[in-house]
Amino acid sequence: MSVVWILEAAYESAGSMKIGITCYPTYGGSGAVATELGLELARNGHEVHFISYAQPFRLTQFKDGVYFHEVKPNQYPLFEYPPYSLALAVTMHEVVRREELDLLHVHYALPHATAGWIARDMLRASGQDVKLVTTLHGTDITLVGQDPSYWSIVRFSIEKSDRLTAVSSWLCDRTYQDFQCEQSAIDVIPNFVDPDVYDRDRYAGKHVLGSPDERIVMHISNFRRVKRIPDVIKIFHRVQSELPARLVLVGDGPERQAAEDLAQRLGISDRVVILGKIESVAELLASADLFLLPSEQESFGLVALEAQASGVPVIGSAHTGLAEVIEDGVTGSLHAVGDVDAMAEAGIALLTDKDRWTAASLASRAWAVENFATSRVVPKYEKLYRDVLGLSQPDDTLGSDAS
Ligand code: GMT
Repeated sequence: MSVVWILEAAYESAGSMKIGITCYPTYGGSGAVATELGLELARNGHEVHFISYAQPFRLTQFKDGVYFHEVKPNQYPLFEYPPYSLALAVTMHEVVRREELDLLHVHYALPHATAGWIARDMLRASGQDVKLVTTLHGTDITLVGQDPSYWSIVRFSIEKSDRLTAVSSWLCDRTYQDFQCEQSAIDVIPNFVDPDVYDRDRYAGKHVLGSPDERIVMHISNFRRVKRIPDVIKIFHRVQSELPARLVLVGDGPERQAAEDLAQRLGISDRVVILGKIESVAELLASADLFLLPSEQESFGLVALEAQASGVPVIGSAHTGLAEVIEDGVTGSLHAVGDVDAMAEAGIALLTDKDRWTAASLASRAWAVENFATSRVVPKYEKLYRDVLGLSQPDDTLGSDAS
């Protein structure tokens, strides 16, 4: 019996699953991860139903086996705040019943895990079961989740999930520390990247963001305070005083104006390009020479992974989840939060030494592909789903057949 045949038979016996995915549809890492996960699950033969208030930003075209269900909270004059969480729970409940979903996988605890818990209890009351998997992404635990107005409901909801995952060990530790959770099993499943999409060679020469002698320094985010955008500008200010360089900022958010003002005050506005929200950043990353992510905290830093897969070394903050994503001193470097001098020096050292930069660029790509390729990480979610549903794992069958 051939190994391929055994593998196929094993996969079939394990069966495909019907999975509901809820995430924020807006520009940001958790929505990107949830969408890429759903698309890959569909490629692997599962049926995937996205449930959110808008089409996720990376879900732009028809894909076989992928469906989108819009949550529409009704407005009523009595409501100053329409209760989105309840409307979400109702839509989850409806979709699970109608489409006979096996499980709901929610991304970002607040309020998605709470809505999932309500939907699951409503279903159980009518004799139908669905499993609830919650993935913790970052500020749902470390910032917003800490606010006294949400803390107890976040704790309750994550404890009620059938399974919990966190995108880094750093976030897993923070969850135990900040919520003193009773549930001892948080699986760490890192974020992932498609090496075929994030590939410098694929887009070589496609975008020319500066003149040929300029080095391109890039930052991509949703420009929230936690990203420390002023540090990005200050680091670049020092870098461009040592070599010809241009700063390309991608994204938008509350800190954008402050970034523009600071660049103006430092007299470098003509060296800074702000592109706004661009959905597909792989082509842009392929033309970058250095990526900056000096965040106050970062549970993972998906964009740092996408940059490295594109052969772009990353300078980031130490003592955050970035330490699991950047190989310090090899694929970039990590520095104390706010140490813009050290970050600038590290950037200048890389950009002024061609051999050093080439070694870091190649190492970045290799590190990202070896550790975080989609094909390596998504099976971990599939395994967890089968586990929580009590289904056999493809490996189980392979193990018994092969022995
Ligand atoms: O937690 C957030 O701030 C939002 C979230 C998002 O939607 O962008 O970002 C978090 O999740 C990403 C995907 O897992 C991680 O790559 C980011 O590091 C994380 N952001 C923070 O921890 C600040």
